[in-house]
Amino acid sequence: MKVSIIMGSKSDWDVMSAACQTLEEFGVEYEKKVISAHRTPEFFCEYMAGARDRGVGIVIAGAGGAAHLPGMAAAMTSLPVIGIPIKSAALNGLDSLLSIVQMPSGIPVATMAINGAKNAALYAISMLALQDAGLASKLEAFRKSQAEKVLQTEL
Ligand code: RP5
Repeated sequence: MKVSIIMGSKSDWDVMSAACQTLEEFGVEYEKKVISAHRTPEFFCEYMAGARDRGVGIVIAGAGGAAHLPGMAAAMTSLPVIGIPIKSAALNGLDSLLSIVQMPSGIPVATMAINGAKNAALYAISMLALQDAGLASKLEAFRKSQAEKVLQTEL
């Protein structure tokens, strides 16, 4: 099972690359694509409709502004969708956050913090780890190492 990482624009890549990096660190297979629900609507529909057949298990979708990409992705597939609100120039990402988090009942999107790409990947990993003992061990080791760093911090 792989993760599909989509984003509305190349301008989202600086944030979204952290999700790819985290998946790579855990050895999780992924695909990545710039795809827009409003600029490339037909291709978007095809891409999302084919996700499950491509072996995708979880979708991570980042978008800024009106940020309808994660919600539309969730509308097009019953795979779980994790949304990342991208910090926007005009409203600092509050627009993106509210757009993604306020999905109407029936089509959920698990919404991360503004620019929360690393956590999106970790959340996807925790879902994949439900069925993968090796991945669960890696996640436990990551948590342990993170805790040790905090405990060793001296001021
Ligand atoms: C959204 O509009 C993208 O997700 C991006 O965050 C925002 C701005 O896109 P660009 O104008 O930089 O391409 O679709």
